Amino acid sequence: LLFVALPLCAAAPLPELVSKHGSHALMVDGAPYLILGAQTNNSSNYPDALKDVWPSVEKMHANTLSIPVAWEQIESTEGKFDFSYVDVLIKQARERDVKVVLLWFATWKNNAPHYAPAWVKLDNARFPRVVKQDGDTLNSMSPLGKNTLEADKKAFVELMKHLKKNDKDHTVIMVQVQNEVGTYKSVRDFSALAQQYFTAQVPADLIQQLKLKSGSWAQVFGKDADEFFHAYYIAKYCNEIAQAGKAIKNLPMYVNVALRNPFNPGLPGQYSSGGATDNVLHIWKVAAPAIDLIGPDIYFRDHKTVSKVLELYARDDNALFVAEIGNDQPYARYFYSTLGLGGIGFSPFGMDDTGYTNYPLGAKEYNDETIEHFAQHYRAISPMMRDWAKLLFENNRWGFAEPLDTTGDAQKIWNAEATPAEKEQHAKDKAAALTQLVDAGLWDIEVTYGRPMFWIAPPEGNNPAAGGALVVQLSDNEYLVTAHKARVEFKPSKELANKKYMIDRVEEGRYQDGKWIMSRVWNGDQTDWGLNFSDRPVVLKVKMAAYTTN
Ligand code: N0T
Repeated sequence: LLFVALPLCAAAPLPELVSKHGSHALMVDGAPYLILGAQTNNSSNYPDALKDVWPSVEKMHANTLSIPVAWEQIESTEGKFDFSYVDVLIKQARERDVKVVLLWFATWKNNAPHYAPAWVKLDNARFPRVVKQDGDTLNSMSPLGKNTLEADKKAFVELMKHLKKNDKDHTVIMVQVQNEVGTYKSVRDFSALAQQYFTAQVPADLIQQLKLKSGSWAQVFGKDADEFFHAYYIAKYCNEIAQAGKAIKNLPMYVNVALRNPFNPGLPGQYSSGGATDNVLHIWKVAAPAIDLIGPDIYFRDHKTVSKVLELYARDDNALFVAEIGNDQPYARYFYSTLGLGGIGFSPFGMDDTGYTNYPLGAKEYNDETIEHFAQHYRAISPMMRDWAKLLFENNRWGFAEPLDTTGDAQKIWNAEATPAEKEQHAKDKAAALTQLVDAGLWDIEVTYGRPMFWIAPPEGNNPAAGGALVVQLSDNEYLVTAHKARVEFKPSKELANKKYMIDRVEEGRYQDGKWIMSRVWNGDQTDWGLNFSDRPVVLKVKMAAYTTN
């Protein structure tokens, strides 16, 4: 007998965020991956609670679970670590073939140290809090507390060591550092220590990378100085933790953001000051190079505000990951907008049956119907998720979500919404408002909502607004399309202005192992009035053609 020495199994490649020409992909097991995510409620991070989590993940067709791990639960006594919950979580996730995004709830959880151990949060002398301008102390940690940073970092490093040793096949694919960092009720820390830093020169990395003239914070940044200062030191703090963790196990790491309203932001402190809101992304990018991406937590329901937020966080230097989004029906359609902007994932919040709902941010009731609003879209993508992930990374793509909101007044929390003038315009010409047109190369894509499948009746919109579409360009005349409750039409773009045109061929099918497999050809009624998508998951490969007649 001849024995050949073979490695028992090659080491699984580490998950990694890669960027190419302003496009981004999360590589998992060596290939682009889309997070069809679900995030649990805040207190589901215990072995006994997991039984109320997995059924939701399964019903939703989610491939990734975002779930907290709290500093207080791994280091309730200083220096003594307990990872029993993490072990149970990883084992159960692996059994179900679900990946995990671990949320490190530590120094900041929505501005406060609630998830820090008692030995931290009760010792203000050792672990100082933010002091307001009037001298009052807030329950938000100062980012300048060196002891706090060292203690948090030490615990985080232990966590990463544990993952390195006990999660060799990388069930945990990404780590969120803190949760919605920043401070409510003060723009920054005004403690004596903070005043020293604030009156000192702005650090060289900011000056150099933002190409500014050096000076004190007030000299360099004027009226923005307080907020930029707080953002810089919180970003630095998160960066040090991420960097120390990555030195142990180099997983992608990100922060999530309690957003400010992009149209009506209010003042820092009214929103979480120092967090990576849209106005301080440039500060964060300089101060936190170890943070791979900055992800928005979306609790606006309306199309105008959500579209703006997605645009603000989908940048050449920032992969779009919707780290949280409300779990109510109106939010679900933005899954398509997210993927159309090359997003690496989407993770609705509160997806477990532990008896809590965060209405009016999310759904009023949590039941199978709540889950189904998201499941229907995940089902369309998940059978060929790897193919979509690769195509969305490498090719031109466009996402659409139904533009006219049908949300009632009770759910309007802080939405910017259409202005009165815009609303009047929409009412006057509803069909135009429900028609989205983009130039997609030789062809334009037109998407409309709420029309009968047969004939040219104008769009009325769905009630409630629910439609969406996703298109990837395969070649000059070929597109891959999926949509939900929408009509998609391809029309000649200006390049083809003088040509006759037609649909060459429309195939319904799927990718399997990277190969397209056709199940039937759409023709006749199925193509005469545009491509009409219902609530069934359908993928079409559309080939258009232009011809001349002389
Ligand atoms: C989110 C979630 C969770 C009046 C809220 C959103 C999650 C955190 N925070 O359920 O707590 O851990 O990241 C803050 C949005 C505040 C809007 C207040 C409007």
